[in-house]
This record gives sequence, C-alpha cells and structure tokens, in this order.
Amino acid sequence: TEDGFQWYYEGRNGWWQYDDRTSQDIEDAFKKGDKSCTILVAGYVYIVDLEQLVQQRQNEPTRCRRVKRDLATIPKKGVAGLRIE
Ligand code: V3L
Repeated sequence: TEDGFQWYYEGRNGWWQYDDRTSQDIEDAFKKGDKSCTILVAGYVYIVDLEQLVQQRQNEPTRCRRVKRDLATIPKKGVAGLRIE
C-alpha cells in the first residue's frame, strides 16, 4: 500500500504476501474499521477476520491461517504462492 504496509498470510515456516489487489482490498476494509473482509482465492471464498487476524475458507474452519499487516520490506516466502529466492 502507499504507506509501505502489506498484508500477509502464514505458510509453514514464514509469511506469504497477499497479491497486490487482495492486499489493497484488505487494507481498505482495515482502514474503514470493518471486522472482516471477503476475498477470492483460486475460486474459493475466504473470510479475513480483522479482529482475530485469521483467514478462513468459507464453511471450512479447518482451513484457517494467521494473517498480519506488516511492512512491505520484511522477509517473506513470496507473493500468493510464487516463491522469491
Ligand atoms: N493467497 C493465495 N493462496 C492461498 C491463500 C491466499 N490468501 N490462502 C490459501 N492459499 P488453505 P508453505 C499456500 C492456498 O488455507 O510451503 C501458499 O501460498 C494455499 O497456498 O488450506 O506451507 C503456498 O502456495 C494452499 O495451497 O485453504 O509455506 C502453499 O500454501 C491452498 O490455498 C504452501 O506454502 C489451501 O490453503
């Protein structure tokens, strides 16, 4: 985002950055003070809970990951599943 923050979801041993569009959608919801935000990942609806800081696939509570808002410059695994070395 313009102020240097991005949104991340948890992988096995590190954090993945959301794709830019989704990160911006989450940021917009966050700035509005929304409690949650609905996103689409590969055709599936996920709910980003901005109070619990988790994302969960709709109606599949086992598919739950932590999320965080952090600087765009932190070490990360990649973006939306695309690895960076
Ligand atoms: N953006 C992109 N892909 C996602 C997202 C998202 N917000 N949420 C889930 N997936 P689940 P390591 C992740 C993918 O939570 O080795 C990473 O992007 C998710 O991809 O059970 O553990 C990597 O591609 C997973 O493939 O609904 O760090 C991959 O895991 C699938 O949706 C491995 O990462 C099911 O996730």
